[in-house]
Amino acid sequence: MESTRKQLIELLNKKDGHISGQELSNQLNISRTAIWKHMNELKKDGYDIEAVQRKGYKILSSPDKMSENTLQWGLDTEWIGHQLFHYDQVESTQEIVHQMAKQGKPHGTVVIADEQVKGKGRMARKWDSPKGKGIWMSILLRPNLPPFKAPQLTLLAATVLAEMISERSALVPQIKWPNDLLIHHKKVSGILTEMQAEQDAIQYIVVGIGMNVNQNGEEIPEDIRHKASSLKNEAGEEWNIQETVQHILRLFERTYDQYESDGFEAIKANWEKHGYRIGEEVTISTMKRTWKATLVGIEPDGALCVRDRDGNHEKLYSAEIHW
Ligand code: BT5
Repeated sequence: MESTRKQLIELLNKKDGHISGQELSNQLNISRTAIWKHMNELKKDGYDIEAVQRKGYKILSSPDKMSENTLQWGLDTEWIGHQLFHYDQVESTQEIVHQMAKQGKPHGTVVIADEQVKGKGRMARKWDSPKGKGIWMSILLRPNLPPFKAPQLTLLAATVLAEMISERSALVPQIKWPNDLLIHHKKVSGILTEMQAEQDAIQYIVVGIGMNVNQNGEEIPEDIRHKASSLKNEAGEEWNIQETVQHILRLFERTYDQYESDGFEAIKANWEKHGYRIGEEVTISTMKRTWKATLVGIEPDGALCVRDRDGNHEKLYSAEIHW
């Protein structure tokens, strides 16, 4: 967000009563006309601002609608979301971040949209992203990691989403390997990690997060209703999308910083704490075969560890699991 506007909101929020145009102009070192222009921009963003003669300005209410300003205000992160772009409608936030990555945008850049008309899942599957009902967001990362560790970032993102839900509600989120977040056995969120890499170095990674927040049951497409849900649907009440986004970004930054300094161990433990059907037997298919095995947990490198009926352990990097 433009820093003057951010400071302006901070000043307005600091004061219980009204704050005069003169005082704002002194503090921000800009003209009163400039203050007035900024106020109009804030109103366009949905801030309800009262202007009283001889007293000054006061924020009556902050907007529900997402915008770059409202998302960045109060975010207080070190590196995530300092460059944040909000759109009303896009094809897919992933594609925008790929373009931005190529233009040199920094680690931590975030793109978020109210609606995606070509939201995508893995392997060219579709991701339903209805207007104003969820979080459709992509984060640009420039990690200093060898490419084989990239899947760890999907698992990291999943633990962040699970933690966020646990901290904000009484819901019990579970993580279905590798990238689904379930509540009461239904998918409320999916993660799509895409990487641009050379042989031994990652150029950048785009972590796409799709989270169903405020859809009612009948707003979930009919063909996936049996297996998909939203936070509202499961918790029984509306969620504030902006606050939820900010919560995710803060937790993401904290978890990522910890991962950079201490490695994958804590993420692995946290993932397993939330892991769906860990310790249970499932049917697994790869290109070569189909067999029954017990889900043991996550390997130190992020692979899924399974044990067949003869007690043999195996590491899986990709497989289809018949839940
Ligand atoms: C995923 O794929 O779960 C990854 C989804 C990532 C979406 C985000 S939104 C922001 C960013 N921009 C994008 O364009 N994408 C990312 P996958 O595991 O392949 O799951 C896709 C399958 O989930 C579909 O085939 C449907 O069965 C189901 N599905 C589609 N939309 C859904 C929704 N909104 N909620 C739950 N399930 C859905």
